[in-house]
Amino acid sequence: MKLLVTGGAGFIGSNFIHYWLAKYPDDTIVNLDLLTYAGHLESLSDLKNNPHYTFVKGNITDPQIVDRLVSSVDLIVHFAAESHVDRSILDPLIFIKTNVLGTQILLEAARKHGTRFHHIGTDEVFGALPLNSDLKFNENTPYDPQSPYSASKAGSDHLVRAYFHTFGLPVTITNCSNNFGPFQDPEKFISRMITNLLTNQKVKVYGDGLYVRDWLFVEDHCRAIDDVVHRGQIGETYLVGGLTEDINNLQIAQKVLKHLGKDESEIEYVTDRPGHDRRYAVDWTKINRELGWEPTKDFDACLKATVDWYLSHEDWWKPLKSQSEAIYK
Ligand code: NAD
Ligand code: TDX
Repeated sequence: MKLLVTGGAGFIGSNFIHYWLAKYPDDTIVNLDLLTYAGHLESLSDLKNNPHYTFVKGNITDPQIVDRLVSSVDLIVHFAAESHVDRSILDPLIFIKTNVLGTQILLEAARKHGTRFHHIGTDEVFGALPLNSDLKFNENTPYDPQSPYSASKAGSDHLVRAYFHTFGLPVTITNCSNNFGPFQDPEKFISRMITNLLTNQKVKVYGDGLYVRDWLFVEDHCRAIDDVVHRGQIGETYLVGGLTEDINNLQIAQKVLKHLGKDESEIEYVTDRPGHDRRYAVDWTKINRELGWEPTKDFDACLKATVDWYLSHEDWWKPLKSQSEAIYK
């Protein structure tokens, strides 16, 4: 199979390319990525001489380049996006251009060439859940995005479904919860926290720290995409989540501090994010029932593996650190 992966130099995309080529070494991957601040070719340096992997620098909003690449592949796995909620509060427009318009341009090329399309969505499109409840998002939860980021991702999901219903394009969608793991840009909560602690800065906890995310190890996410691409029902959406019971940001910080032998005096409470979603929780029964997928059982082991990865990959994240902290100045 020949795949076009968009956004493959980003966090999840680069993990996905590693995962896929290890599992399906005879497949071929073309990685289309603009190399924005979030794209890092160093994450894929081990594949430089792999004849099954090609990198193309380009914008998913460029119809010519997209059409040319789509014309030669069997499957598109679409990760490319502006992905950071805090940046979408500072500058929403680029989120609409990349996430909404870029997805439409890819869909149009897929329609022209009849190409199978898998779209990477987020659980943030469903809005926020209350604390201390058993409520979870599922495939029937109404959309209720709260940030410019999640609104733009909601727009892209709607377009993907519209291309299925209107044009019969063979699509699938996964909406997943917060990923963590190797190669995550130091701008996100867990990666920022670890790299702050490794550079003698405090952990920045927004607001009261009692916000809950449904943490998903990135390898588990890659496995879910693999399952849906190969065995998912065309036109369907699958929600993908983690295995932790509700765990809040402060509790995550305590675990990371413990792994690094530090104490809670390293925590600094900072101004809250405007419109901050209180809690996300994902019901992944459908993908489990239909495809047998489930997340890794040991969250603490995955978190420790992530801390260890950052400890041994300073050369990867250190050059990115000042740029990612600059948006908070
Ligand atoms: P990321 O920000 O780490 O990477 C995004 C990649 O897309 C970068 O390599 C960037 O250079 C590239 N890109 C951005 N604009 C582009 C454009 N116009 N043309 C081509 N390439 C462009 O993101 P991520 O965390 O790896 O997320 C990947 C996907 O998964 C996104 O669609 C995101 O919405 C979704 N998602 C992420 C999470 C998470 O926890 N990180 C959770 C749910 C869903
Ligand atoms: O320094 C921080 N301190 C802090 O308390 C940062 C960066 C975040 N936070 C909080 C905000 C959230 O409650 O931690 C939680 C996680 O924040 P982010 O890592 O920014 O993730 P989130 O906003 O939940 O969105 C992420 O998951 C869903 C990804 O960035 C999205 O791309 C994905 O769709």
